[in-house]
Amino acid sequence: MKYILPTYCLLFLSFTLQAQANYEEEKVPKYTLPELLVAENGIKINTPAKWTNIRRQEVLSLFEEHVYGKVPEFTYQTSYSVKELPSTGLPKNAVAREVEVRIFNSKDTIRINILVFLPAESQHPAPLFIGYNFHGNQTVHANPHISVTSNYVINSSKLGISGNRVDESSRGIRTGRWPVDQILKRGYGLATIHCGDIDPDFDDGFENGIHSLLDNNQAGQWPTISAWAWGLSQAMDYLQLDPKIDANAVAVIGHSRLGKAALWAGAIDKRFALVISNNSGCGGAALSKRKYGETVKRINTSFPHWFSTNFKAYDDNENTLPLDQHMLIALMAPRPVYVASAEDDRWADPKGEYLSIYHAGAVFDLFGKGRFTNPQSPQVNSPRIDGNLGYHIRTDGHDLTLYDWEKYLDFADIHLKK
Ligand code: GTR
Repeated sequence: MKYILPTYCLLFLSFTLQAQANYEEEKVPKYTLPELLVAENGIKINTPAKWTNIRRQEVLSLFEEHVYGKVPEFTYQTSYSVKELPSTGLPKNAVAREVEVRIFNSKDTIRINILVFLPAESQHPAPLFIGYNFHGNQTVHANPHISVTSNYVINSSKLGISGNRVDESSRGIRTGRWPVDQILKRGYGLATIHCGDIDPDFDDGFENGIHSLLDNNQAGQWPTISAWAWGLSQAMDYLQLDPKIDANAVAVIGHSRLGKAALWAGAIDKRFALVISNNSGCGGAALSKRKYGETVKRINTSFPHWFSTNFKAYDDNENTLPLDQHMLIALMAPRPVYVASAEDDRWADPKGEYLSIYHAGAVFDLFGKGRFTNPQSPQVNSPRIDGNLGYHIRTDGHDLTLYDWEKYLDFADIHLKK
C-alpha cells in the first residue's frame, strides 16, 4: 500500500531538506572523477573512432547499470492518429495538431498525446524542439482546443493544482515556460507531451503508465526517468514520419526532472540532434561526487522511483560511483549540447552543472567540436559557447524562462538551421 502525502507536507519537507543541504564550497568533499578517455582494458581513447566504437558503449552501459536502468525487452505495437486543431491564438499560418500515439500489447494500452505546433508554411521542413511538460499540454498555450489531460499530474500549490488532476482552469497556466509565439516566429516547431502520459510521477511500484504493458517480473527494473526518456524516442518515431518536420534537426529539451529525462534520451537516442538541459541538477547535469545541494541519497529518498535500484548503493557513498554526470554529457558528443543553470537554484548545484560540461569537453575536443578551457563558470547572463558546447547561468531561480529559450534558439540557429 502506498501513502501519498498532502501537498503542504511535501512542500514543507522539500523546504526543510533544501535548507539542510550543503551550500558551502569549502565543505565539498575531495573527489576524483572517473577517466573519460581510458577504456576498461586500459587503452587510451585518443581518436573519435575509439570513442565511438569502444568507450561510448562502456559509458552508456555504466549509466544503465548504476543510474538509469535498462529498457526491458517487451513487445508492443504503435499506432498514430492525427487531429488538426484550430490555430486560435497562434501567429498567422502557424499550425497546431495533436498526435495520439497508442502503444499497446495484449496486456494493456497507453496513449501519449503529442501537441505539435509548426511555424507558418516554409519551403523546408521545420526544425523542432521537443520536451515534456509537468501538468498537461493544455497548460503550455491558451488555445481552447488543446485536450486537457485526464492523467495523473504532479500537484502544485503555486499553480493551484491539487488532487493530482487538472481541469479547464489549467489552460495556459504554464505559458511563461513555453514561449510558443517566439519559437514559431523564429522558424521552429515545438512538440510537447505531458510526462504523466508515459509514467505518472509517483512511487506506484511500477504498475502504472508504460509499466502496465510489462510482465510482472520486469516491474521495478525500469525507473521513471528512463521510461520518460524512452517516451521521447517514441515521439521521435512519429516526428520522422511527418514531412513538415525536419527529423534531422530535432532538439530535445527538459527542465529539472524532465531535464534529467532529456539528457538520458539524448544519450540513448542519437536521433536527437541537439540536447538541452535546463536546471536538471542531481541525476542530470550536476556532478554527484560534489554532494552540493541535492545529493544522491536525498533524491533516492524523495523520489525512489526515478532511478535504478542500483543507484541507491551510492546513497552517501558517491565516492564509489564508477561514473559521474560529465560522462553523461560526453555521451552527446559530437552532437551539440547546452546546459543551463540559475544563480539562485543552489539545490541543482550550478557549479556542478558547469563542471560536467567543462569535463565532457575532452570528448568533444577529440571530434574538434569545442571545449571550454576555463574551469570557472561564466558570469551570470553571459552565455559561453565553444563549438558544440553551450552553457549559461542566469539570474533568479529554478525555472525555464524566456531568457533561457532565447539562448537555446540562438544556439539552435547555429546548429539546426539549414
Ligand atoms: C525537486 C527535485 C529535483 C528536481 C525538481 C523538479 O524536488 O529534488 O531533483 O527534479 O524537483 O523537477 O522541479
